[in-house]
Amino acid sequence: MEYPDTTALIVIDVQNDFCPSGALAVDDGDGILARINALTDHFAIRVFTQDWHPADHSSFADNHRNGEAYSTIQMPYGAQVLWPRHCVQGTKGAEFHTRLATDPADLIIRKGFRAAIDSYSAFFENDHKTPTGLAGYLRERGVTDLVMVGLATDFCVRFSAVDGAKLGFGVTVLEGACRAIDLDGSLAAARQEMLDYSVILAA
Ligand code: VGL
Ligand code: ZN
Repeated sequence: MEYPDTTALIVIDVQNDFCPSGALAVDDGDGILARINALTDHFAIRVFTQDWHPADHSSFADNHRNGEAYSTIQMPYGAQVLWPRHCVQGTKGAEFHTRLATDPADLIIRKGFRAAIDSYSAFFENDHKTPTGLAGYLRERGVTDLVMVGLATDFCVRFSAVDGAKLGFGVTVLEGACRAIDLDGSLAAARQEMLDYSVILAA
């Protein structure tokens, strides 16, 4: 155990649909599996997240008239990118990657399960208000610091890292164990925002 007992590993959305040949494939998304599998041994507390959408989810382009994947629309809670249909509850695409060792997970937290609102962050839905319950779980277990890895650097990892920092956790993102979508400069913006909130970007 290299990391103190008060540091939790947060593994974000390492699911089939975000890996090559998935519905919302992230370049080299499966290239982080070996590193993540090796990391779990070094943490006393490990939480995995799972993007988990109903079929009628409002983030899916095909649920909107003339909805175009990768375009941005206005939702009551703010701007929302429309995505190809992905991580639909109960489908193969929503399952964790077969080579991801999930037995070490203490907690699997699902998000994005309400049709009307997306949830990139492991802590809050995209209204930045509705909690997932993760902060309470971590605090009750005495966690003060978080190490984050997974997919995608510029969406779910970014929102989770920034929210974690806002909530008072010390947050480190291991960029080498993350991969990005990089939509219109979103990776650079994500890195800058994470740095602005004192998230440590490590290799
Ligand atoms: C994600 C887009 C849509 C992610 C999830 O895990 O980064 N990105 N849903
Ligand atoms: Zn999603």
